[in-house]
Amino acid sequence: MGNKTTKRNISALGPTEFTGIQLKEPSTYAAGFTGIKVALQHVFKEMGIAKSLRTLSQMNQKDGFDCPGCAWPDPKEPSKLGEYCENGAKALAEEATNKRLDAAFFAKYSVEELSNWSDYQIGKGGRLTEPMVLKPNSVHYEPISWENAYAILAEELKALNTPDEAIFYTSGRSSNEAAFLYGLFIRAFGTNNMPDCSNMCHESSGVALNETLGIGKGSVKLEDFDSAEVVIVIGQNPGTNHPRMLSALQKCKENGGSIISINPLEEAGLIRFKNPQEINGIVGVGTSLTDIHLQVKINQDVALLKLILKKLAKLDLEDNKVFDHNFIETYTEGYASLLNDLERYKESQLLEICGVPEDLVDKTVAVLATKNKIIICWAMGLTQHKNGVDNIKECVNLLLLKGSLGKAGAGTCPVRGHSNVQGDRTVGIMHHVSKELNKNLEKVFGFKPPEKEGLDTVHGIKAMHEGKVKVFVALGGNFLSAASDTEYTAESLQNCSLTVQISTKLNRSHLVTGKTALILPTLGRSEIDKKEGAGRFVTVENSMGIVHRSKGMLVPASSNLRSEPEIVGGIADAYFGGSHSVDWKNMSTNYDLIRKKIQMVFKGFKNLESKSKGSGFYLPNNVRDLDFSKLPNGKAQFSLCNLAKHALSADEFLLMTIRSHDQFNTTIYGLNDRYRGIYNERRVVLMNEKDMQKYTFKKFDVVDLVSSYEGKERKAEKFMVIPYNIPQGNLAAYFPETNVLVPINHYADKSNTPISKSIVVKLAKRN
Ligand SMILES: Nc1nc2c(c(=O)[nH]1)N[C@H]1C(S)=C(S)[C@@H](COP(=O)(O)OP(=O)(O)OC[C@H]3O[C@@H](n4cnc5c(=O)[nH]c(N)nc54)[C@H](O)[C@@H]3O)O[C@H]1N2
Ligand SMILES: Nc1nc2c(c(=O)[nH]1)N[C@H]1C(S)=C(S)[C@@H](COP(=O)(O)OP(=O)(O)OC[C@H]3O[C@@H](n4cnc5c(=O)[nH]c(N)nc54)[C@H](O)[C@@H]3O)O[C@H]1N2
Ligand SMILES: [Mo]
Repeated sequence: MGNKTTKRNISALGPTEFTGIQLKEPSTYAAGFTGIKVALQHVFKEMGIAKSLRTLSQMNQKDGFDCPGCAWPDPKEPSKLGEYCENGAKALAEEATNKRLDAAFFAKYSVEELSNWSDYQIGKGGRLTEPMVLKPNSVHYEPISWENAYAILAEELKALNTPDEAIFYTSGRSSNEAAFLYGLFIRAFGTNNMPDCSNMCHESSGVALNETLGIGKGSVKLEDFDSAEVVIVIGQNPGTNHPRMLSALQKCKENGGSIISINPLEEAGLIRFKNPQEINGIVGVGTSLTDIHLQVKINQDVALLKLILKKLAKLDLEDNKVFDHNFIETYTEGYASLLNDLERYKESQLLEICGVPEDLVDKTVAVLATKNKIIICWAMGLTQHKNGVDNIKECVNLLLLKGSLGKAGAGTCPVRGHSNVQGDRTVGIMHHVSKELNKNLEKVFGFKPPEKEGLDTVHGIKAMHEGKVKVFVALGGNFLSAASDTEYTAESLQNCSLTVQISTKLNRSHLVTGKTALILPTLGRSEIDKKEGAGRFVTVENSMGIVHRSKGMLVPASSNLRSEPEIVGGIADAYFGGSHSVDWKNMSTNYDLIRKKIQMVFKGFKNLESKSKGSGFYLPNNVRDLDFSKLPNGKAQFSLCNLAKHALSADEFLLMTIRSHDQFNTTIYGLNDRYRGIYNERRVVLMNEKDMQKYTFKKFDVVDLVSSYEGKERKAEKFMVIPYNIPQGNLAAYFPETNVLVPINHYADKSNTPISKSIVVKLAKRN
């Protein structure tokens, strides 16, 4: 069993038993017929056949609902066959399951018992159906009315010494309407303590892009993939995490483009794609995707990129045609110092650090030298390192040198995680203070928002640990398991007097709680949200800045669920008791009114009402317009980035914590990682065969992973060693099981994102 951490005898980590591993060769393609088969198995099992087929046909369609999975955009004309992927289907199955967790379930199982279930078991229980309360000293949740639940929260909030003793977390599935209202209430209440899942995700991208290009979002549109000459996919595994992106990569290839992947692993989804929408994808060989795979060592992307930049600069000296000098002169600042800085590094040194064979680097340089429509896509492989911000700035350097911004077929593409994580930020979920936003809110709503910077995820956890925060509220997500340093975070949550989860499904954050805990069950994306007989819709923003509608179609999991805006409004109304300049009750039921206010507060949302129909509308994006007026001297900025430093001793490895093919973050859909050939087991650690020989490990040897920072040892127990094609000195294992190893005090410079992809560990063999 995992460690016990509390007064209630709760396990923050869950069981460590093995589930029966089977290994096969890693797959050399993604999707295809097996993808369809597995998708349907998942949905049929959870939802039954008729409901599954009816629902899947509405997913990502113009009048339908937005997939609750990732944030990849829909094509202009969604396929009539169904616009969804294997993992979108799994996300739907998880939400629209026919199984239910009712009061009888909670009467039968105590939180102590449930905490010894695996995340997989907990998630498979079914949907939450009614508000529940866990009273002080009790180990069973019991039913409570909505009004009494709101009253408990309102009382606790009123009892605080200052509003900064409360924290309000947001995960990225909430609609724009819910997130806007939530942010409004939090500010009206008086704090900016708004950590969100972005803090653990693309925060490094936001910081890097804001500083270099003046907007924290990507610049490409979906159609840019049709005309891109080169797409670089770096630190991202689209086959599993953004499967619909593979169709965009396929188009790029069909139109003559090249794909370069930079990843310590050779991910199946980047090798070959068998498009399930095409005959060739079902019975044929599909489309080969990656032209060059650069198997970089973990966290040595800056070294590799610098090497590429140096080699390109050398070629440019010969004919002045490799870089876009006109672009550099017109739009950028810092070119000369970038070139000077590159002089500091030796090619041989960079080559050795990044671990990539020189012939492949040269091949890459040859491709890039002659092309100027380049897209760079990235995700967590770049952001979750100490130098996450610099990783991304080095990518921006390359795009600036090549003039690959603000034109068709070129640009930045941070591939977002949750389906509306970008929208939540856009409408105000942010722990930083924006003077402009505060001014607009004051004008529209007649109250003065707080001006003190709020806490992000890492600092929120620390504040709870230090007893400076007493109330924790989460709009979605699974804070305990998603955040770093699981046992420390567990202590933090248990330090609170009240923890509140607004959720669709049970997870470990409902079990590791404050003295009192509330579960407020909410509608999912796929469900009908009705008011006085009429169905309501919400809006979301995808990874490319398009805002569009989403309208559920399924009968809700229980008649006692409330929509997220209604819950937020209910809390606000209970807290203010009618004495506030905002009409919370009316706002929370009338989404048109919320949208009207969003339009008044934020630029770019004009006509949100009419235009969010159909395929939606683009929000403004200064990079697309090559407008850098907000940046120093009105120019896009080159950056000088440092190499990552890891001084490892002989028996230390660098561990990246990644997703299997059968999970959505902390939600475990199943126990297989099909593309990597690992079946029925999650407690595995992937290791290079040469390292196995060197350290005398055999396949299936059982080890503990141990990290040690500032003298404190953290241990993830019982993992099986698996030989895998991964650079020497590097390891990979799945999160959330390995989050216990990530030290709370180690996070990216500037963005504070935990270092989930470069944890220094040792392996201790178990007998
Ligand atoms: N099905 C499914 N879809 C999802 C999710 C999910 O869990 N399941 N999660 C969603 C969310 S919130 C997010 S943020 C995204 C995450 O999407 P990804 O970022 O693709 O997810 P990870 O599994 O964290 O994979 C990171 C990839 O980066 C590589 N990598 C790790 N370290 C390095 C490095 O130092 N350098 C380089 N070049 N590569 C590295 C890994 O080998 C892996 O291929 O997906 C979203 N979509
Ligand atoms: N070690 C390590 N840690 C990581 C990462 C990593 O790569 N490595 N990745 C990080 C990343 S990128 C992210 S984004 C975070 C994710 O962190 P979170 O967003 O906090 O976690 P999720 O697992 O996505 O949250 C799942 C829960 O959300 C609830 N939920 C689902 N749909 C809805 C809905 O529509 N409304 C509401 N109210 N609730 C809903 C369900 O109860 C479900 O159990 O984890 C981070 N943690
Ligand atoms: Mo994420």
